[in-house]
Amino acid sequence: AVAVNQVGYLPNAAKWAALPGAAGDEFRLVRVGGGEVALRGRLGPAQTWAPAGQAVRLADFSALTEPGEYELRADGVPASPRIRVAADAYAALTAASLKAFYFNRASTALDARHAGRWARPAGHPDTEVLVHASAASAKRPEGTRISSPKGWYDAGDYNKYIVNSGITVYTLLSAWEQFPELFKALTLDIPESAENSKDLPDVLDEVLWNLEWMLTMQDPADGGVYHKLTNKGFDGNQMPHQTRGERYVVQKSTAATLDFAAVMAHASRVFAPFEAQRPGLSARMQQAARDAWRWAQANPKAVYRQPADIKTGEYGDAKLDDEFAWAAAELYITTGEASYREALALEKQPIGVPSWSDVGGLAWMSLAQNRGKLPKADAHLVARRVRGFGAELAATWRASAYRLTMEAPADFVWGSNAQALNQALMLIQAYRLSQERAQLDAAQSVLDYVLGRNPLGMSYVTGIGQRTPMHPHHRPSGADGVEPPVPGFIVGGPNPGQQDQNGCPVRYASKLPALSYIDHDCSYAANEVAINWNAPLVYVSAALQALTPA
Ligand code: G3I
Ligand code: 9MR
Repeated sequence: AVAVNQVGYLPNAAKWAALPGAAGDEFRLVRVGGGEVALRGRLGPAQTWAPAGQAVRLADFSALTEPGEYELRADGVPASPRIRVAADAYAALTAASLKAFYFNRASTALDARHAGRWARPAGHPDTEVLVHASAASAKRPEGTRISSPKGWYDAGDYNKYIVNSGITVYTLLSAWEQFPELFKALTLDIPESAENSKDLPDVLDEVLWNLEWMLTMQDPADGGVYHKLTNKGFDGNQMPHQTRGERYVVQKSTAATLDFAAVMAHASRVFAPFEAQRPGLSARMQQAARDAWRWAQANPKAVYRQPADIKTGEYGDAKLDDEFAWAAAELYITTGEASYREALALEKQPIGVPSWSDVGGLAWMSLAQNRGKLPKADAHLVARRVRGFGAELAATWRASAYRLTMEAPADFVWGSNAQALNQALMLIQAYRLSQERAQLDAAQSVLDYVLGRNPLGMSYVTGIGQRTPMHPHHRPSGADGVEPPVPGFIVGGPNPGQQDQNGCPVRYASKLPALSYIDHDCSYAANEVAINWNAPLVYVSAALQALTPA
C-alpha cells in the first residue's frame, strides 16, 4: 500500500510518500471531500530498499503547501491513508509524547482529571527501599532502608534505571532549552499545570518528577550513584498498586554515576534561571554533579555486574570513555573549570548517534549549544564536527531508496525507532549550525518513517496516527482493562534480533530488519515502550514544528 506520515505535514516541509515498486508512473493528491486534484507528479524509479528487501517508488509532493486533507492516488494501488497538511501538524504529537511520561510516573496515583480512562491507584511508593548486598557500605550496610520515591517507570516494566534516565532527562531538557517558546505555550494537563502559583513550564515540572528521584540515588557519604532501583525479578502483568515485591538499590556503577553527573550539571544550568521558584535547586544539582564526578575519578572501572539474585534490566556497558566525555563536557560548560576541559580531551572524542550506552554524541550536542562559552578553537572544532556528522547522515538519506538514514543492519537494533529518532536529533543539531535544508529534510523523513512512511504502514506511536500499536509490552496497558493502550508511547520497533520469541505465542512474519515487528504484548524486543525512546520523539516533534519555515 501507499505509506505516508499518518499524523501530518507542515505546509513548507519536505513531503514524501512510499509506494510499491509495481505502482504506475504518475501520482495525484486529491482533496478529501471536494475531490479536486491539488497536485500531480511523477513517481521516482523503483529501487530496492535493503532493510525491507523490497522495491519501492517515491512520490515527492513537497509542492503541496495548502493546508487541508488529501489522499495520494496512483494507478494499481489503493488510495493512501489520509494526509493532513497543517501549520500545527505536530502540536498534539509533542503534547502526547510528553504526557506519556506522566502516565509512567511511579509512586503516585493518576487521577481521572488528568489521566482520563487510564487513571490508576498509586503503586511503588519506594519510601522503604532495601540496600542490596552489592551496594552495601559502612554507613549503609546491606538491608538498610532508604527513601527513593518518584521517578518514571523505565518502560513496560516497573523498575527505575539511572543510566536510561540519564539520556532521557537530558534529551527532554535539551528540547526545552532549544525551543523554550514552544514549550512555554504547551499545557500538558498534569497535576502541576493547575497549581495556583504556576511557576514552572509543564515540561520542567514533568522532568523534575524524575530528577527528584535521581537525586535520591546518590549516596551522600561518597557521591557514588546506585545503578538501579528494582525488584529482584520483573513484576507480573499487574497494575502498579497490585505488585508486592521488595525493592532494592543495586551496586554503584561508574556509568550510572557519570550519567548522573552529566545530567545534574546540565540540569543545574537549566534551573539556574528559576532560582526564585526553586531556591537552591540549581546549586544543589551542581554540587551533586561534582560529587558524582569525584566518585567516578576514584572508581573509574566499576562496571555494572548483575548480581545472581537480580534478574531485571541490566543496562550494562563496559565502554566508559563516552560517559567520561559527556560528564566532563557538561561540568566544563557549567563551571568553566579547566580540569574538566582537560578531562574531556575534545579532539579525541568520536561523534555518533546517541543511545543509552553511547552518550558521546550528547557531549557534542551540548558543546554546540554552548559554543559561545568555549575558547574559539574549541567552538570551531565543535561546529565543524557536528556539521560534518549531519552532512554524513544527510548523504546517507539522499542515496537511500527510501529517503532514510536507516540503512545499515546495525541501525535495526532493539529500540530501532529511537535509533532513527536520535539520527534525526543529530541532523537537527547540524541544521541549527549549517542551515542546510537537506539536514532538516532528512530529519523530517525520519519522523515520517516512525509515523507511518514505512513498509508496515504503521504509525509506531500509541493512539497517534491511523494504524497504531494496540498491544504494546507495557504492563499498565495490558492490565488496566481499557481497550486502547496508554497513549503517546512510541514502541521500540522492528528488531531482527527477536530476543523475545521464547515464550511468545506469535511468530514474527519476517526476519528482514525493517519488517521484523509484531504488535503483540509478548514482544518486548520490538513492541515495548521506553522512556529513552519517547524522549527523542518529543525532541524531534518539537524541533520540526519550531524550525520548519512557516
Ligand atoms: O553491544 C552490542 C554490540 O557490540 C553488538 O554489535 C550488537 C549486535 O546485536 O549488540 C549490542 O548489544 C545490544 C545491547 O542492547 C546494546 O545496544 C544487545 O544485542 C541488545 O540485546 C541490548 O538490548 C537492550 C535490552 O534492554 C536487553 O538488554 C536494549 O538496548 C535496551 O533498550 C533494553 O532495555 C530494557 C531494559 O533492560 C528493561 N526495561 C525495558 C527496556 C526496554 O526494552
Ligand atoms: O518485561 C520485561 C521487559 O521490560 C524487558 O525489556 C525484557 C528484557 O529484559 O524482559 C521482560 O521480561 C520478560 C523476561 O525477560 C522473561 N520472561 C518474560 C518476561 C516478559 O513478561
